[in-house]
Amino acid sequence: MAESFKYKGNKGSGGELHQKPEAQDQVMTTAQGCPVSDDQNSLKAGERGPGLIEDHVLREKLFHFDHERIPERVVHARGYGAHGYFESYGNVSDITSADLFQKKGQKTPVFTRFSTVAGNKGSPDLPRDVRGFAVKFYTNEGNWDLVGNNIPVFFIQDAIKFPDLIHSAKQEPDRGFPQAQTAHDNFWDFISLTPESMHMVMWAMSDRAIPRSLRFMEGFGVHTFKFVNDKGDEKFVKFHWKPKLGMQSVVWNEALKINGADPDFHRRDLWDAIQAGDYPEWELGVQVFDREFADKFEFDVLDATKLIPEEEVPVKLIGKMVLDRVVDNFFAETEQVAFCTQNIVPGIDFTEDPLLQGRNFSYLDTQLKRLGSPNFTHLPINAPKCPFRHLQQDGHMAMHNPKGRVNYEPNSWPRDEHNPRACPDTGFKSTAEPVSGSKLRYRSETFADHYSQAAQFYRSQTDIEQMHIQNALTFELSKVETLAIRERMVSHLLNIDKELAQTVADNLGLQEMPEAAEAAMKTNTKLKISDALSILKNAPNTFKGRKLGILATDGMDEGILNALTDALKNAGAMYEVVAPTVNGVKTDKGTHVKGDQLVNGGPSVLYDAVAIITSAEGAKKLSDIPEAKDFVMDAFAHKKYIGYTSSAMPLFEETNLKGKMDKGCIEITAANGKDFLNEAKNLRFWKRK
Ligand code: HDD
Repeated sequence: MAESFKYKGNKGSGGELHQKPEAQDQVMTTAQGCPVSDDQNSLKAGERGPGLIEDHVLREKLFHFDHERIPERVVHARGYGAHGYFESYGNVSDITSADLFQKKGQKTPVFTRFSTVAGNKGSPDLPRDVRGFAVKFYTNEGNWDLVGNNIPVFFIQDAIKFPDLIHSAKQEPDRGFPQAQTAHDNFWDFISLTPESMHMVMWAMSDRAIPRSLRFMEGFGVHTFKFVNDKGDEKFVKFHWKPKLGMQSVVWNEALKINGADPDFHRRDLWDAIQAGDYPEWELGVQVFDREFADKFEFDVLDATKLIPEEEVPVKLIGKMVLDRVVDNFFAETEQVAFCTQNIVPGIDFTEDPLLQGRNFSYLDTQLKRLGSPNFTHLPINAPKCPFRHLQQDGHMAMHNPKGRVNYEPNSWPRDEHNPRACPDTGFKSTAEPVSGSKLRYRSETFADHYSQAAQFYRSQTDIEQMHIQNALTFELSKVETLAIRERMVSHLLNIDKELAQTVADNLGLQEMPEAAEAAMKTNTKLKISDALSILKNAPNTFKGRKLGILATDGMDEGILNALTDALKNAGAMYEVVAPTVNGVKTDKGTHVKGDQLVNGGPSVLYDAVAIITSAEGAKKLSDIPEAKDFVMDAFAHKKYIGYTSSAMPLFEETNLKGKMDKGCIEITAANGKDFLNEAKNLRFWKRK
């Protein structure tokens, strides 16, 4: 134990581990700045007597603690953020005047928050759910918030349905569960009565909804926005984030186990990667198109349940985002960051997408509730980094208080930074979209096709991915207690893909196939397959940024370990040593190797591939540890690449895997550490039965 924390046990001190500050600037004070002599014992009348109301140290400490929590976000409560920058490629300055895109190499600071949607703040990181992907760009002309998801479409077409969608997805109101899960009656009841959600449901049931890492996800602005150049010319634009490390997901059984083994799996991964200097990067891409394309495209570009296949309008890469700094304080930054879709800058504009129009109202409103004051823009994480001047004043916790007597406009006082004036030349101008029509509550006929793109998405997946969608639907609907809801969902699946519907119906044991759901428009099954929609067709083919779990015992072959760890380093990958004691192991040459995880604290679900490097005796000992057997059996079941030394065979015998070992199980020698990684960069051995 360090000297400074020696147990003192002073009389009357309660025996805390007490250490005196060494310098004046280490002296604790109250929030009012009064130095504190003892913050571990309240003020009492007599040694065992009642507390005294004059104890300002106790009262202030408890008062502040009692008010520490703010309302969590009504959706996207669980999230994790990091700082970084956006670097422009400078190749769209002809179509947008947005400051951040003007010059090649120009850097704009960003803060990015990833999130799950349905779960509460304390829920695990890996439920089956959409992931939020919200980026705040602190540009020279104000903050631009691109508040997107990792899925390019949405459940509903009109913002007025959002409270219903979210109510149905979150815990049911009478029982208060299930947490962070859509596998329950209310969600599927709503969905099965909302045909417009079918395209999004295909995505949510796909592997996109269980990403391996936040670093391995795509992001999308979802809506169609506008780019506007200096001359006022407009183009439509859809935003995409492409992860440099490629896309990758877990399998469902892995997700269930990761949530138990490490509920913070995604946030820890992001934190660890950034702290290790392995900064995640995404390229920002745009699909740019004009009104002529929009008019002839099969679907309405204002409908957020539709996408434009990348094969039809290619994604042009216009810059990259690098996340290179973790937060100093989770609450101040990740929790208090306030994204608003209405935060926009000159050069970018909204479209009439009815979902986006509603969002523009909702986000500002929710920040007032959550952060408690219209002055939430004064918080450092939300404040622009460019100069800002306005005549707004006062309110709770006002921290930027303008000087001088001017707080109205027009005024005749001298113009200076405290007396700003709107500028028609350089200020933000909404595009002059012609608008006409009767006031009505109506859904445009152009939004009526709910199945064609759902079918296109399903058909664009590989067989494995299709199977995962079938299994996910089966799992979710198996948790639905009401038979009529299950049947109604299958009736929608019939409009998407008959085989999919049949498989799910069979898996659920439905006695009779229901009729296909009534549809306003017949499914267009002729839409071209879009390879860009599949994860596996775009496999990254790299182990960079991935993590190997090395199950090790005393007597492990040091030469093999070194060959493997060298290869990992060269590949830009990480590893952890999982050992029978957390202190680590001794190699055959007597070198001590530090352990990162205990066998029962580091299951193989936490790793992208595993290597089992043991002595023969060590392997025998591991055979008696149930968690060591799970380590190997899970890695095998989850189709991971498994490297092993010949001495580790007793563990494979004990787990009955010996006879089943396939080309995804690779013997490692001191000479072939690199070869193993070369195979492991395929990330999973999908051929395994
Ligand atoms: Fe939303 C948060 C993304 C539709 C209302 N939304 C929120 C966050 C993300 C999204 C990433 C978390 C931001 C953060 O990290 O703080 N939301 C989307 C996307 C949508 C979408 C991609 C569809 C394209 N949202 C949507 C609608 C409404 C809202 C239609 C309401 C009409 N969303 C909210 C909200 C939240 C929010 C209630 C909760 C917390 C917050 O805003 O700051 O206002």
